[in-house]
Amino acid sequence: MTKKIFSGVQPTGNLHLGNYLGAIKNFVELNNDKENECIFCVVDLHAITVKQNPKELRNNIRETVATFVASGINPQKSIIFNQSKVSAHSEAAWILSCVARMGWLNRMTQFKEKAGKDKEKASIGLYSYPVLMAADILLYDAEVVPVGKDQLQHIEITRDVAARFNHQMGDTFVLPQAKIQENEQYIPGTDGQKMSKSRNNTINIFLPQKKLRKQIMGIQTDSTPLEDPKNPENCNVFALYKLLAPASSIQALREKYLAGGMGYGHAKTKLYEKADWSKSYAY
Ligand code: AQP
Repeated sequence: MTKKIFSGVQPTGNLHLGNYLGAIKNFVELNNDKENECIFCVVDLHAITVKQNPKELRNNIRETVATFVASGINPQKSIIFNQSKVSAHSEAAWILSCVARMGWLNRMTQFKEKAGKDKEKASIGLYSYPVLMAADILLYDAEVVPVGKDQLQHIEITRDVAARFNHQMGDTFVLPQAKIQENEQYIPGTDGQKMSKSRNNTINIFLPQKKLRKQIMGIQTDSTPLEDPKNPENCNVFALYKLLAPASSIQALREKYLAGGMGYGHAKTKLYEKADWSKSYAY
């Protein structure tokens, strides 16, 4: 049975493994299922909830579309478009903001994190971001929304907005389901926290080899002596390696950790080989 899929990515530049493994990889799988009708949106209106340089924003919009296509989304099969070109998104966001409750928005962890200590100075756009996201999804009757785990709260609020609107105005919107990546975890960054640009802990997906190597060599590890056995399950390098390598390579590296005599530099080199897109489609 045909399923309607919708998701978006902000054109904020420097797309990273969190974006790819948490969301875009899922987009490609959904695009490849011929039963699905997929819409992938470059959400530039969301990007301007924080200050943007107009020239860079324009370039980043193109770069995001290019990343979709390079990752395997087929523009002959799926719709790829730019959010600000469809004014219905902003219009629906206003209508839905009259339905959404302040109490729901006050609970959003992403707003709390991004606004930081001085909430008074945050933009209203940053605060009402989830309402615009609800508009994006509900406009297309999307049933499935592939997102990273960090966006789950926003899908819940989308469902709350749709349910309240339907209750007040009659059956109008489809209540969407989130689809998150298999292991249901955040993709960790170089410090083991959620990978994100604002934490400056990313490994970017399109980088010249030298810069990619530098990001990978910068992954935080502990300072155990070379000869000591290491616990792979506590290691930021291994956490990323597991997401990129086939099962047999994961097992081989796990054994090296446990046997001792291996430095983290070796594990980082192994990770670099998997993360270097110019050599292979390791993902
Ligand atoms: N670390 C992550 N793990 C899993 N999924 C992730 N996503 C982002 N980071 C992770 C998913 O990528 C999709 C696009 O996200 P976005 O456009 O909202 O980008 P973002 O979240 O703004 O990226 P950053 O780096 O986290 O930016 P900042 O630091 O500015 O907030 C979404 O589906 C998201 O879940």
